[in-house]
Amino acid sequence: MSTRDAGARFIVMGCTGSGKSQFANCASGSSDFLIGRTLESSTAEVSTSRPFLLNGRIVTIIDTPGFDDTTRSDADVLSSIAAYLSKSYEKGTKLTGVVYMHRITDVRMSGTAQRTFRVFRELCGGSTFKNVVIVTNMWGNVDFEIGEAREHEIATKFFKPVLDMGARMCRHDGTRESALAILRHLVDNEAVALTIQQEIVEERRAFADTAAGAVLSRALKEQADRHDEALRELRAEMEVAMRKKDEESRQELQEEVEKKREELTRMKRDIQCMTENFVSEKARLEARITEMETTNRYHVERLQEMQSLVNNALLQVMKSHAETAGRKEEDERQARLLAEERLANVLAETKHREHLQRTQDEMNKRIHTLQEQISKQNAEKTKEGDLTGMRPEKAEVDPKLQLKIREAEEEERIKKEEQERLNRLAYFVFNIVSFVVARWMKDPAVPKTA
Ligand SMILES: Nc1nc2c(ncn2[C@@H]2O[C@H](COP(=O)(O)OP(=O)(O)O)[C@@H](O)[C@H]2O)c(=O)[nH]1
Ligand SMILES: [Mg+2]
Repeated sequence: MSTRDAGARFIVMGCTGSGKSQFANCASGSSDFLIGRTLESSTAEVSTSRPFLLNGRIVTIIDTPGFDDTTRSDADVLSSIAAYLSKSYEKGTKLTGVVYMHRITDVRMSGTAQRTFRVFRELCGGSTFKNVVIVTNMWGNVDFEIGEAREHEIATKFFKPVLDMGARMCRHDGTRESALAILRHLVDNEAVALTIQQEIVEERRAFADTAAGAVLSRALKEQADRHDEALRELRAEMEVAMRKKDEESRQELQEEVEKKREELTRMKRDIQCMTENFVSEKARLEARITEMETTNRYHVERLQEMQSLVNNALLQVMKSHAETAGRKEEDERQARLLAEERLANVLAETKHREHLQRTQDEMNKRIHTLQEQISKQNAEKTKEGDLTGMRPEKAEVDPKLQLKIREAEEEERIKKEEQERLNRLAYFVFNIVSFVVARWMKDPAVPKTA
């Protein structure tokens, strides 16, 4: 792995309360992000986790404020996310993965949930969906079979278009292992620039003219129209109440009209000022994003240094292991050569001993034949003396024959001595061979050839 690897970045998006911060904490093994305890969002700004290692890569998780929040408009939330994305892309940072959180406990897809996902789709764009994962969570809070049925339904209807374009869907059980397993699916992907990053940074489009901005603005206009309609109906009801002199109802309706009017004014302002709001949001976040990026770079560099140290230490260990293995191999080669040499010697000695044995047998035969001849001659001489009536004289043995006998006896003695010496040598060699064979049997992983 290159130590110059800038790392992999994952951004987590979705509705408020869908578990984005929880997932980001789980994955990074930290408590960097505040978890919501109420219906309101606890994540006000885009922020990055401390980097950590995954599959040998340095990973940073980016947590985002959620859509459909009670304290911020979706236009505001999209502005913040777009400001961060465009700023980081200006510095050359792309995204390795995009995580979209969805609670499996949601009984149905509300209008705002559908709008949020439509904005998300446009923000990512067609060619980036292979880097997108839709994560369903909170499985522990739903009957498993109901959860499975819901999962099937959303996968075949609501999320189908993005799944068809290469996105995947995963379950998160709330553990770190599960969060990391989900990220592992994407961590080796090539990093991509999302559509909104290209639109703002490369095409220099106004925020309201980006695909995501346009979808949101259209949806907000539709919502404003519905509000307008609701407001007209409320006013009509109010007039009826006034005519009937029903002061209580009139007052209630009046309060509702005021609330709706305020919402409508805010909505219209959001739509009209989308681009201006984005520009001021970007300026407001400029210093924060720069600081965040600097801190992130610092952590990434420390991690790179650590990785480099670990890599060097591993290299040293591998090198020394290879040297030890080389020495062991040489020792074994020498031992094998010695054993081969000894075996060859034993074989040679055996052959030699056989040869000596044969020679000795032959000599014994010849001595036996000679002794028989001598006995025969002596017997004949005794017989002759008896026949001539003479006192038998001491049988005279042929001196040449006597010499031959002595020579044969001497030769036999020498052979015997040599035989004993060889027997001792063979016993010694046999012991060494037994030792070497026993060692081979103990450690059979000996290379075949030297
Ligand atoms: N049971 C369960 N609760 C979760 C899970 N993830 C988040 N929550 C809870 O959902 C609430 C909102 O979580 P949070 O991460 O703040 O959501 P965010 O607004 O999307 O960042 C908190 O009360 C969390 O404890 C999960 O996987 N399982
Ligand atoms: Mg959050």
